[in-house]
Amino acid sequence: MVATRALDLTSGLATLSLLCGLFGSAKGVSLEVSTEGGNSSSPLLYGFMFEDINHSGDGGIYAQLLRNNGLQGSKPDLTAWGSVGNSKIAVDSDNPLTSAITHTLRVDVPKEATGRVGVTNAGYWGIPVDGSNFHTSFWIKGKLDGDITARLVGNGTGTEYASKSISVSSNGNKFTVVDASFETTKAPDGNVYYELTVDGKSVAGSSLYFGLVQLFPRTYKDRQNGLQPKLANALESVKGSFLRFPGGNNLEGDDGGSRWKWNETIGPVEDRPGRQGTWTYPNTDGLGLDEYFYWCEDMGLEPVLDVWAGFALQSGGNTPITGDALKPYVDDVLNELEYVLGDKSTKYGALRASYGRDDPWPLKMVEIGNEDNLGGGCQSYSERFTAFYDAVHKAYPDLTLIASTSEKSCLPSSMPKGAWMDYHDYNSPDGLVGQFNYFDNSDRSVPYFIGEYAQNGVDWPIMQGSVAEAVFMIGLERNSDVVKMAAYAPLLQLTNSTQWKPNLIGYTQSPTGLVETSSYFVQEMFSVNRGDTIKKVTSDLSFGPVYWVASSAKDAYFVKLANYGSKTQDISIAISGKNQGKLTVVADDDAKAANTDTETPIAPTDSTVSAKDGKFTFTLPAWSVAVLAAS
Ligand SMILES: *[C@@H]1O[C@H](CO)[C@@H](O)[C@H](O)[C@H]1NC(C)=O
Ligand SMILES: *[C@@H]1O[C@H](CO)[C@@H](O)[C@H](O)[C@H]1NC(C)=O
Ligand SMILES: *[C@@H]1O[C@H](CO)[C@@H](O)[C@H](O)[C@H]1NC(C)=O
Ligand SMILES: *[C@@H]1O[C@H](CO)[C@@H](O)[C@H](O)[C@H]1NC(C)=O
Ligand SMILES: CC(=O)N[C@H]1CO[C@H](CO)[C@@H](O)[C@@H]1O
Repeated sequence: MVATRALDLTSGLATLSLLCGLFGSAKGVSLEVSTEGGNSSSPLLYGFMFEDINHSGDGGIYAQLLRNNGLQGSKPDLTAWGSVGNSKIAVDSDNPLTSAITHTLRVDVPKEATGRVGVTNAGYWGIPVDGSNFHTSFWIKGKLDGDITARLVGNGTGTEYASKSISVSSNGNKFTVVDASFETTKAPDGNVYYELTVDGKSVAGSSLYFGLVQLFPRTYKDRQNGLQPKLANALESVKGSFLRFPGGNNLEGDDGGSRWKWNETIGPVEDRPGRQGTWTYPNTDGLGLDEYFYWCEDMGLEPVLDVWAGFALQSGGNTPITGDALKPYVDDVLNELEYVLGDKSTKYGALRASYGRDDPWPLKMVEIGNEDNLGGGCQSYSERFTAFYDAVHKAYPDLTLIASTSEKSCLPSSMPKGAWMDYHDYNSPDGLVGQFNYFDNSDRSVPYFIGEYAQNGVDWPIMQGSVAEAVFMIGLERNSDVVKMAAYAPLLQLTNSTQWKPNLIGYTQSPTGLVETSSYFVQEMFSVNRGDTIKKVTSDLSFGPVYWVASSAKDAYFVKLANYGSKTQDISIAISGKNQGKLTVVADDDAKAANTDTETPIAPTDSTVSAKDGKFTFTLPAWSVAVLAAS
């Protein structure tokens, strides 16, 4: 969170346009886009920020579908698990799978057992069965010679969406790995559970132990241990330029011990202990360091890796780590960077190669900490930033290093050359509009990353807030010589378990359960229509309630507009030599309208527009965002 800065309404023209807004606009807004000169615009401007919040990772974009599948977290329990037949289930700590997966699921089968016995898993508030080829795997200990049946079953209906009989030969001495692929039938909703059963008689009076049970649909780009296609495809359509990960607060941990530790998120999943995440639930870390880089590679995103900078979130009495005590954490980051960037001759580069990735990852940007201006981090940040900066810059002089705040009082008195600053803004719609000119005439010497921003105070993005975000983004784009990157946050939300609202995209476990919010459409429209040069725009009016920015890329011109008001606005745009265009508009007369899990009234529309007498003319609806792409 950051304090809202006051709207700078110094110009009389701004007041005039406000009055026009009040009394209706007879005259309209006429814009002339210069085809000469202009400032260069960052090629990375729009992208994504990701952390596991609201089950956006486990239960979300990480495609593994069973909840509590490795009995991880600070207090392993039977969450999501159930028993079948007259067997009894328990969390077992005497039969660990590995030194990382220390708990397994014990199934006690009574002597008199008949029929099927086994376990069920309810998934993350259900399981999305999309009709693709699924894959399941688990470890089993206990004597069994026979078939285990894996099924996907409608919860309440009993409808079977998949059934696979897997032949197993296991014993009581050690864990045996089992895996199988099988066809599924697409389910109409997400109310589906997973089941593993055996013939009760064949195992009567014994105990079976199950370790790390996994279930995957066909993943995005068929990547092993990969992403959920429904969500990955929605992100791919935005054509973002970068991905910031793994947090956010979830990087920091509630205390130093529970911070995100890169070295515990790599290698075989059975060697990843997982951790109690910052957002109340256990993280499996199946979506680990390498998986983030594969995500970037598969979606064409520049990775922005956030590293822990000696500061945890611990409520009340935060004690940042400073002085000599920082050294091991600085070394840990250098090891992490060697894992990412080192070739196979280095210790950690060789480790990465042993996990299947020979080539170093193309990492160019590293952020040092997260929101160190907040919660008692400010005073020590200058020292902490400098310690990490100096060590990392010395080892990797080509990396762009980003401070986690732009508050001068938390930063070194002069920022090292080439370093950037991160600025976050969660705000009311009016507050975001008030930030429109925040970067106008700001010091150009230290570039900005807008690592997180969004409207706040609502359950789902509302149209007024999405227009306000567009106004804020127009301000960013106008200043995209110094504002290099910007990301809406948070990105994804499982509607059944949400901690922070609103989010860009909502989803349920129905195969078709995807909510593209009004803010999602704004992100998409702004990202796919990008120029490399910001053009001067001349108008007889000042900004508000209509805001605009124009850019060009070779012969194409893009004019982005936002109407932050309840009246329609007549627009006229002249771009010398341009007569044909596509106009994309997203709007709703109702400022409070929102796409939610129950209704989706808002969707962008495209139309073809032609210039008459050298001018494109059209009417912007109330509360609207529009992009004119002219060629
Ligand atoms: C069926 O859904 C209910 C409600 O979400 C859940 O409590 C129950 O565990 C599910 N059943 C199975 C077998 O997972
Ligand atoms: C999850 O939420 C959706 C609505 O967002 C609802 O239809 C569904 O029944 C919920 N599922 C569970 C298991 O609570
Ligand atoms: C990961 O590194 C930390 C030091 O930052 C260390 O305490 C921990 O034991 C390491 N974990 C593994 C699995 O090597
Ligand atoms: C280019 O940047 C300068 C410095 O911030 C600014 O004064 C000028 O208005 C910008 N020009 C355009 C076309 O945005
Ligand atoms: C507000 C809210 O829904 N919070 C939920 C976030 O997720 C955790 C863990 O799944 C739940 O316990 C919270 O209730």
